[in-house]
Amino acid sequence: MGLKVAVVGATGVVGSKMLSILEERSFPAEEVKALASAKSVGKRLLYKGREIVVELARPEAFEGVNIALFSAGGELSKELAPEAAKRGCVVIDNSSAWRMDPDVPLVVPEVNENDVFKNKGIIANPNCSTAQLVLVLWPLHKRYGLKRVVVSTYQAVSGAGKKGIDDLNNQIDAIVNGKEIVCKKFPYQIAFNCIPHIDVFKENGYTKEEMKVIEESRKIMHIDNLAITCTAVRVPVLNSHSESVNVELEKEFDLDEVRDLFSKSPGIKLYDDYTKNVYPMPIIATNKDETFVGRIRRDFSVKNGLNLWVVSDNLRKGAALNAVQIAESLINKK
Ligand code: 2RA
Repeated sequence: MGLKVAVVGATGVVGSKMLSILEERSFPAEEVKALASAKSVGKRLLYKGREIVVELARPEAFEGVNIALFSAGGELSKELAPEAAKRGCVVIDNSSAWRMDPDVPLVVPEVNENDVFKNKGIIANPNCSTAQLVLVLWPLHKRYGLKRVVVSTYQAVSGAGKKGIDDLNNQIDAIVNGKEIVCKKFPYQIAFNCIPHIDVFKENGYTKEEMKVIEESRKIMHIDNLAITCTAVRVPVLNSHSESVNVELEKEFDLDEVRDLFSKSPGIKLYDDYTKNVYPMPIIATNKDETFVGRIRRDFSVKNGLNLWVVSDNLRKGAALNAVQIAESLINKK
């Protein structure tokens, strides 16, 4: 019998990307169902040229479903992922609800694909800013050992979903046309501004987004004591997150060897030639599967210090693509 796949939150920014990536990669599903909350039920979506009608995401909808890709927020995931798993379905969840659960593998296939097979019915997809980071940290760790990592993120508004995209577009329109600026998603105006605040603040003064980068990176790479810190900033970019990554390595390195390592590492596109103004930018990475790395240079202020600039499409590798890759890992080993 063929594979039955469900996409939960199929009408959202990431959910619709999941559908299009399943189609683009010719995922071998015999049937694809679109599920969502009550307000989207009955909407029609296109998959492989055919219309699929959005059904209600409820426990019974997972009967006979083999794999479900969830991108419908933490609350719905907490409620429905165990129901789906109970019915024999493997859930790949894009929310933060399960990521740090010790019984739930958190996977970036290029880094820890084997963790997929330890699942008990739920596999977590990492936060977008974590996925692109561990892709470049992992080959460095294997070759030289990571001693300390300092990350500063420059995150696009699409990471905040449709409301984030609407805020930026509407505010630019308001400023250009002398209208009132309305902030619906972000705490402040995002147009022509930067906001060092993504998700809620924790008691330690970090935001939840920053703690996700720290804790998820440790879990995915299985380096529990990794010295890593993060500042996460929302910038007025529509799509693709950028990261300034400063790394101290245990062993000495050669810059050309590092470039060669990245050029041979899966999921990474080396994009680095300052003599020709070649460096990654959001407009280069958008709609691409690879995570782009450039501005590779020595940090002369510390021993074995390395600076990188890493840019990736947050809706693809940071969300939908990584989820589909996990599904591919699952079925390829079956
Ligand atoms: C953001 N990291 O960019 C979030 C989305 N997962 O807001």
